Amino acid sequence: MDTVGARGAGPGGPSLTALPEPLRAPARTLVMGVVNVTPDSFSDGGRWFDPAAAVERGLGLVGEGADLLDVGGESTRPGATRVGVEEELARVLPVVDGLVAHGVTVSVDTTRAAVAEQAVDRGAVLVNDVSGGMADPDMAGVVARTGAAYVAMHWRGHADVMDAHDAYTDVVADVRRELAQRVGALRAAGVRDDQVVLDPGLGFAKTGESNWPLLAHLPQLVADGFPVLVGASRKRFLGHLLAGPDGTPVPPAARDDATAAVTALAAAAGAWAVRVHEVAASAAAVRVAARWRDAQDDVTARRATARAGQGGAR
Ligand code: PMM
Repeated sequence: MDTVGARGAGPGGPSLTALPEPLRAPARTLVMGVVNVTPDSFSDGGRWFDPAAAVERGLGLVGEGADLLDVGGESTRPGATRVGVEEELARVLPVVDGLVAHGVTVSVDTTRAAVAEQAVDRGAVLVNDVSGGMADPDMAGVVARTGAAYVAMHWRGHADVMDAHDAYTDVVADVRRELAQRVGALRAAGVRDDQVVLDPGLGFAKTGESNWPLLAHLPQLVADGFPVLVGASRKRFLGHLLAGPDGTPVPPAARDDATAAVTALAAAAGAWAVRVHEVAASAAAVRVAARWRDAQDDVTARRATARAGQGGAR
């Protein structure tokens, strides 16, 4: 692990004591690799649907520099319909087992308390809930009881309806306020603050322009004091950004360079982690951002020392 910090995620930043040691207060932004065990995710649906292929894919991402892996069995692609809980369990648990057996740090991407509970029982250390506890009233209780780390993402409704909820007065203020409400609900259920990560939920009830202010004002969310996860990888707003002259968005697989650019900027802004499909470029980007910040801190410290020396000589 590098020895330099990202604002908000580094030394003195929030510490997720629910996580294993290297991930608690990391010295740089972490890279969470995505393992979608789904036939229909928008960016990589069907490619790792077989459990053995999913585990192999996950190990490949760790080899490229992923610090942890996010295993999901339900697509949150805009318009997607839900799968049943038994199907979700059947997709996710063998992959969690396989990755945990290889010593990988595993997060489970689910909105269901039952799936979260069983995945944590089998060794997952983080529950990544895109609904921030809104989809399942039992989720907060499971998180409190298991003591797992928990990502509460900004969310306004399931994938089949979420685009209709893209209405904000001030998207940054609205998302921060709604996330604070989620934190209140988690606390009321007995979840400790040092279990919680917040996520602005890029692309969820945010069809296009709403995503950019959230990225541009990431330092405000970081300053709210919780570790922040950013999931921009391959999302529609990047496809639109890179569209050709006829306005057709570039396909998901052509959005990885833009994803790495967001990673660098998010890391410089102090994100705790980024969630990405292709790990190598983001693993490089978080290291660049950390080194950049380290050099900034060095210069600032040297100038302060020099100023103090001049003051003493007077
Ligand atoms: N995005 C997706 C799925 N899970 N979890 C968090 N915390 N944040 C996100 O932005 C997020 C997520 C959708 O992407 P995928 O279907 O390609 O996994």
